[in-house]
Amino acid sequence: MNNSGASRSLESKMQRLDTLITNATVITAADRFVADIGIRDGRIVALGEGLAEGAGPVGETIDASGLWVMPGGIDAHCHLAQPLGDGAVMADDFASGTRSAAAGGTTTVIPFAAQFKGQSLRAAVEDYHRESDGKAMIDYAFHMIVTDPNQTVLREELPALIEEGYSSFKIYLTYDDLKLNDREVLEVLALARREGAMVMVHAENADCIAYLTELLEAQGHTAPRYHAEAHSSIAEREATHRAISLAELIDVPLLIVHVSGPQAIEQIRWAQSRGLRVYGETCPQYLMLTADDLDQDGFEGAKCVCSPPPRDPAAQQAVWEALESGVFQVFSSDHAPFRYEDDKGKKLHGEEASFSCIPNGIPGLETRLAILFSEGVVKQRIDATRFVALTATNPAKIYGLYPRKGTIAVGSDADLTLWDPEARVTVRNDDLHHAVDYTPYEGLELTGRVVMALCRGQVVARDGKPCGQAGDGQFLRCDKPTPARPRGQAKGF
Ligand code: DUC
Ligand code: ZN
Ligand code: ZN
Repeated sequence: MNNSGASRSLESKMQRLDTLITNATVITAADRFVADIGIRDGRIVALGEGLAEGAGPVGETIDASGLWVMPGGIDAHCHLAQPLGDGAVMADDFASGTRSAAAGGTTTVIPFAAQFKGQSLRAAVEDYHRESDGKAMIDYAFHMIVTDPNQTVLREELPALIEEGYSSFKIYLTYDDLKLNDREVLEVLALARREGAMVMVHAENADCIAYLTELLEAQGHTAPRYHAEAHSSIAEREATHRAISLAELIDVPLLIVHVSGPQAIEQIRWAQSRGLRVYGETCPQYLMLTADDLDQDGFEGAKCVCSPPPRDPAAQQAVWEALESGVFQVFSSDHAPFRYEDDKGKKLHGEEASFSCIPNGIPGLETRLAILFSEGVVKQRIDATRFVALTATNPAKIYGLYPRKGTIAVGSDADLTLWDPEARVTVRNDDLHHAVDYTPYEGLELTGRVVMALCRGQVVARDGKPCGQAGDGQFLRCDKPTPARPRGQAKGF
């Protein structure tokens, strides 16, 4: 190197760091090591020992001694301000939802731009941008929900949108206003294969649920607890198997969302053992709740009505084993925020209404990471590297955000969570920052706490309180995900 080269290199080494995090126990999906982290212009620019010496001027220094530093959480399945056709209104918009997410250590969310049947998919995405613009405190991307795969959607809108950075979409096998028939599923899977998109599937058999619902209601069994009976695990297993079979026919990867128990898990494990690219996601409610939580005094059980429903202790155990063994790649909240005391929320049709009329979903954006950390890492069911894989690295890879998001590496966005692994916390809805009037986890005692979260180098939460600015979150265009590539074994597609 000549002299001017050497001095340029020295100058760049001396460039000001905006933030230096020292003495961090860094944990990624692969490694655990002690290092300092240098941040400039929102990105990680240095990782190493003793960065303070020779780093030149530093804006802020954060001493992370005794703390674990992990990638900011990515909640790849949550619902914010999603328009619904039945009069229900989600409690959280992009302001309150991302404020709550940040407080819990999540620095990227991926909610859904949902198409109504008969609506242009492009219009649904544009509407969702208008809804989100200027509100988010942390970064966000969009999945789409495809309910009407007509020729315009398949030939024009979806290919263009996937190219523009909306590279994943969810389809439903249940709900009359959302579901696709098998032929439509095949058409969208073939499209995903051609265009390189990731397909997420809500796998429950609609006719099984409708049949059981009618039977229960005819017997006067309308209380919230009957929701769990109507949404049988057999209906979930059948739809999971069918989705996998349709994807195998087309030779395209797919991801089964919100898996509740052993029956669906067996189908996913079976597919994976045959070499199919089938991915699985589960959520805190399937670890922490059971169907008994829907069986409470009066209408209280409505607070835990979600689909698929939580099952039983054996199912919880199966979900833990699948997290540990790698059947699941993604751990999301499925935050679907409806207020309890609200005639646009859980009481949309009043307290006497049948379980089948209760808006589906429970809140969980802010508690997702703390629950998996405490119940999983602290109780030694999973190790910390798998925690990172499930909550940040794998979702970033599966949805085309890696390596910008989901890891701690030079060049990646400085999205970081600083954890006190020994702090004790009791979950109280009064301490959460969503707009929902309850948490299903009230009183739960947890070990481990996010003491600071940074999104692109900006502190967005301290000691469980959000401190970022609404509007600072950026919209993220997603690449076509590598895990969405087919194995190349289908004939004639
Ligand atoms: N599916 C979801 O993904 N979220 C809430 C309700 C549902 O059925
Ligand atoms: Zn769903
Ligand atoms: Zn959902």
